[in-house]
Amino acid sequence: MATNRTFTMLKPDAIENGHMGKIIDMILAAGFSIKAMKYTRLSKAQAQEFYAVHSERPFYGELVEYMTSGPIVAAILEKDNAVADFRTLIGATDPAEAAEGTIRKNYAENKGRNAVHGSDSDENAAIEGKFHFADSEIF
Ligand code: IDP
Ligand code: MG
Repeated sequence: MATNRTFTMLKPDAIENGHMGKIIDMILAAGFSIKAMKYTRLSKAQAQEFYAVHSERPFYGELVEYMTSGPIVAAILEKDNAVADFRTLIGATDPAEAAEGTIRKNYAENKGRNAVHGSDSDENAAIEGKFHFADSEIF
């Protein structure tokens, strides 16, 4: 059954480049509401666990280093069809291939430093949300 929540992170490049406010504006303007949000920094162990599915990929080490290089904003978002609609809003993994008007087209540096994370399934959205937030932090 499709749920109406997804999980996102504004990645270190987005924060470093001063895009936090503009990206949150785009998310709200697209009709998502914020159920949980925190400004934090991933430890190496957290980044390794979060991206464990990519542990065999050649870019895994680089990805973990990048995701721990500075603070992020983690959030749980709500909207009808949240997972799919948020993937549409963020655009393709590589900003060079992302559609006009998407967050990654506007703000990502490249395929690795691509500004924002979006869950790829309802199941992963639930897992990723729980990874970052206690029940008492979700409103
Ligand atoms: P997604 O974030 O669009 O779902 P995934 O394939 O799940 O993309 O990859 C997770 C993250 O790993 C990407 O968002 C990006 O930061 C990084 N990544 C993916 N492919 C590459 C690559 O070819 N080189 C460097 N980093 C990559
Ligand atoms: Mg993914």
